[in-house]
Amino acid sequence: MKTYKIAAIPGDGIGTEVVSAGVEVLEAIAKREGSFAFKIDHFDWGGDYYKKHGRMMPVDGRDQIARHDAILFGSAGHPDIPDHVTLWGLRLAICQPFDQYANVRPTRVLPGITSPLRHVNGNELDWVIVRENSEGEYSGVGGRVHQGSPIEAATDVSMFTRAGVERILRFAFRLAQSRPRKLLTVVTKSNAQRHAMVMWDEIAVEVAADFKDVTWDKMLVDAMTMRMVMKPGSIDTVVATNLHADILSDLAAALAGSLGIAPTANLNPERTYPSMFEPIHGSAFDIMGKGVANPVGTFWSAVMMLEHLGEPAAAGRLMKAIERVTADKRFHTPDLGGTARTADVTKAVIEAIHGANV
Ligand code: NAD
Ligand code: K
Ligand code: MN
Repeated sequence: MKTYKIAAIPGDGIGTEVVSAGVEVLEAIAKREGSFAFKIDHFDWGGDYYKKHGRMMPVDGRDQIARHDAILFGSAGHPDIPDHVTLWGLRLAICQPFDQYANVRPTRVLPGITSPLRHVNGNELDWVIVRENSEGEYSGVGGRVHQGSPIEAATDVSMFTRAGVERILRFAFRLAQSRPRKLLTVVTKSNAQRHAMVMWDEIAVEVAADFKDVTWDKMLVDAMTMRMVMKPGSIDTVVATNLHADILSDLAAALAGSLGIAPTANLNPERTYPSMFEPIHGSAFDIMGKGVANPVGTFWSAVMMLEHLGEPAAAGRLMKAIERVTADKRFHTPDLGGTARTADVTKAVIEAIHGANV
């Protein structure tokens, strides 16, 4: 029997709660399918590890997970440690060296969940946002001088390469081409950022020539936020920079009902390195340790992991089980206006997986 080696990295806060729920669900779907198994290795990297060792993960951490088939991630973010230390020390320390340059973020209003937008249903809000995940505003280039003095200055340089922009645009056009409506919106801020963003727009025109069947347009990021709220049905596939897409996808998640349901895949499309799957949310300090985090974003990320591993039947079954559970308001966590707990939702999804007609 095929056995997939998965690295589970819960990190901190509700990351630990949703990843343990996600592992339970992965074990359940493998058992239900019967044609493959998971070997799940757990890594206790994150804030507590940092407090003991002065770093978020071991020096050879990446070597320890480089040969796994996929990574299931929770969140990097600890109340006692500055956010930039946890983010750069764990999540970006995995994403960037593993060249997971395509961050794919589907958004859809799941059955039983209400969008804060009036009159919106799943058919009108069915998007995939592609986030450039390796450079741009998150290049890590910059510096700070004369700290604390009146002449203090600081920079974060947004570095874009032709190769980096071209590969993410090509990925987004290909993804748009695979979707029924074949629409792509290329989001930039090329009126104000007149170097890199103009280069994006130019490369988009070049790449588009290879995808004649994709209908595409371009949009400034500020106008895009308005379009997402006012004309959600006009959007299908979206591609944007690391920072812009990060912001747009939290908005997208909220418009689909909650940040807690939104999934993401950090893909290394060439499969030289493992890809990483995680909910888009963070550690949620306000609710951590209470057992009420919504695990749906992690379960949906597990669906994306199964698709990536080449198990479409299992992916389809798990997605159906998730939708059956969201359709039932008894299994809505507080972020969706309900009273269910993480464990209730997890149990319901596992029961749905084993149900006769899922
Ligand atoms: P957050 O996503 O942790 O929380 C934002 C809000 O959404 C909070 O009110 C939270 O309670 C709610 N929320 C998020 N996920 C939820 C879920 N599954 N169920 C119910 N409610 C949920 O964002 P933040 O507060 O800006 O960040 C907190 C920490 O997490 C910071 O350290 C930040 O850097 C980190 N973070 C990490 C990642 C990551 O590792 N990928 C992503 C975002 C934030
Ligand atoms: K996360
Ligand atoms: Mn984010």
